[in-house]
Amino acid sequence: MNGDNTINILDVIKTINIVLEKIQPTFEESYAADVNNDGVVDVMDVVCTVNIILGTNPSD
Ligand SMILES: [Ca+2]
Repeated sequence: MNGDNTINILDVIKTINIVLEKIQPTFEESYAADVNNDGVVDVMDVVCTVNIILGTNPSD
């Protein structure tokens, strides 16, 4: 998400900053941050990113 092709805590922080409008994401960043592909970057994307890092599949 942050360009290093891995998802880690930095991506969580970046997504939170986008959600809180602390940073203005580029098109690529907002696309990458929309982890659940519902068209908006919100807290659910933060949750999804954390789940990916933890290896948790919410549908299990
Ligand atoms: Ca989303």
